[in-house]
Amino acid sequence: MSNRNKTLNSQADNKEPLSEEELSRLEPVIISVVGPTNEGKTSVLRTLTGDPQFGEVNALTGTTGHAEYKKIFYHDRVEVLRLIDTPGFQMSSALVDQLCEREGARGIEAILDAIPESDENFRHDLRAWKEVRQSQIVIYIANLSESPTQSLLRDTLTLLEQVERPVIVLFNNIPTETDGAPPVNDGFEAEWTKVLRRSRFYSFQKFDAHRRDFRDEYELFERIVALIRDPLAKRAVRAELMGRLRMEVFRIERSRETIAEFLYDMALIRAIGRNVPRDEVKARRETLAEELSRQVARRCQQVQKDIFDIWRFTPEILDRKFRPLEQEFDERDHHFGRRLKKHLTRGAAIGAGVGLLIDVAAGLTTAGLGSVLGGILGGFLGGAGFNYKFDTKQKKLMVKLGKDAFPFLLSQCVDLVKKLQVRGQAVDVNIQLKLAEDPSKVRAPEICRLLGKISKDADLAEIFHLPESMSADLPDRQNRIDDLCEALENVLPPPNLG
Ligand SMILES: Nc1nc2c(ncn2[C@@H]2O[C@H](COP(=O)(O)OP(=O)(O)OP(=O)(O)O)[C@@H](O)[C@H]2O)c(=O)[nH]1
Ligand SMILES: [Mg+2]
Repeated sequence: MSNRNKTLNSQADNKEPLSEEELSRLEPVIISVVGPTNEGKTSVLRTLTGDPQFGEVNALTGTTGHAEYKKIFYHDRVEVLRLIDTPGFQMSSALVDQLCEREGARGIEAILDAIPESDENFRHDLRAWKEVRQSQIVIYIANLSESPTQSLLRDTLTLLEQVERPVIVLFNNIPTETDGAPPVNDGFEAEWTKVLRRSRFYSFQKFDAHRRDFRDEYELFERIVALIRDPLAKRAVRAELMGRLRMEVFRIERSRETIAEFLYDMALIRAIGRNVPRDEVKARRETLAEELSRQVARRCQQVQKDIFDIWRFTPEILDRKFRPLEQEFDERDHHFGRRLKKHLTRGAAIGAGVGLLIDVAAGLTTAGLGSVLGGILGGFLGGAGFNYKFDTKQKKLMVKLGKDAFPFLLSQCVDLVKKLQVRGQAVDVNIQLKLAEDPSKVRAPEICRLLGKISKDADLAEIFHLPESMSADLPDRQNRIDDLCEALENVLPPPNLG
């Protein structure tokens, strides 16, 4: 384990757990999440709680009609935090008008009490204010893509000033790149900051429901912890924060291990034909490559599924183009065939040293398997080719992945992890994930060197023993995987909490 990880883990572990007696006294901290309608309150809660099913999200105003709770438990047992989603404010300006008319006589709380619950116009607002008044901390969701000039926004802040609760403002809806183009603007952070300060709100930060950033989640929890007065609740919420940190570190480590195991298998994978007459080499290598393609495709599919599981998403969110083989190989999948052919022209060759060592005339070339490979693997393997080798003495034909495949597969895995890591649970499944088309995005010569060596050692090993499938392990499998994991730390580092 690296020093950085050791620090993170010890940071996460060094707090005393709560005793049974303390747990029996623990009262949950109640936090209401509020804001004008349609600014993303429910979305923020989905991402914050990691629950894509929470509440209802919709581009229409007034989607959340009733308060909804999300409880967070200490060690899955005792409620430590209750996050409350509220209906969006719509009538703040009318309430401010009333406040101005009756200035001095009655504050906002009295005005709210005076409105009958049956008043249809105020139905949503009253439900939200009720939760605000019952909570210890208020989280206000601000839409950073909108200028804070609307009276609804300003009047809502005026009202919140009157309710004596600490308020944390979260900037949601941060403008992002769309299809590679820079955002239309940087958002209205400066304007919002000015408006917030004027209303004497000084605790604000970004927290985007669609683009998750663990550092923002960490910062938010630190703010919450700082606002809790009860020492017991403070410790319990801090434990929740540390649990989240541990989970994030764990997910990154599991991703590295999963990728390392996958790459190890890819370095070993090969299909072998015996007693192949020389004049059948061409035909057989096509058959063997197809066989190998299926194994590779299955393994690609598995690693993708595993990565999705680690980050708690399902592969449906992946753009069709990048999904691994779902059924059988389909020749009509022209897109990859085209991309693949482009790459095949610069296919890699197996190291000549091996051929010399085993003293055979080895035919060394990249097989022209564009249509097979392209169709079968989907975009995940994209531009990689196969190598084949024919041992004339033993009449043994071997097909394995070309070295080109390693940087490509590595890039696709790392890209997938990085994209899932920052995808908020609030993003609609219809907004699909696209992997990088350019396989050279991740430059990791050390990993490619290790894989090249594993692949080459497997060639040497087969002088004595022929690995029949990818389940054939080299004796020091775990050491090799550990080396790969360590090299992967550079491309998938632990969270940097600054
Ligand atoms: N691009 C982008 N859209 C977002 C973000 N957060 C929310 N949205 C969208 O904004 C719309 C409203 O989101 P909701 O979470 O339903 O908003 P709300 O504040 O709970 O709305 P009400 O319950 O109606 O008051 C939906 O279409 C969301 O997909 C974000 O961070 N980025
Ligand atoms: Mg809502």
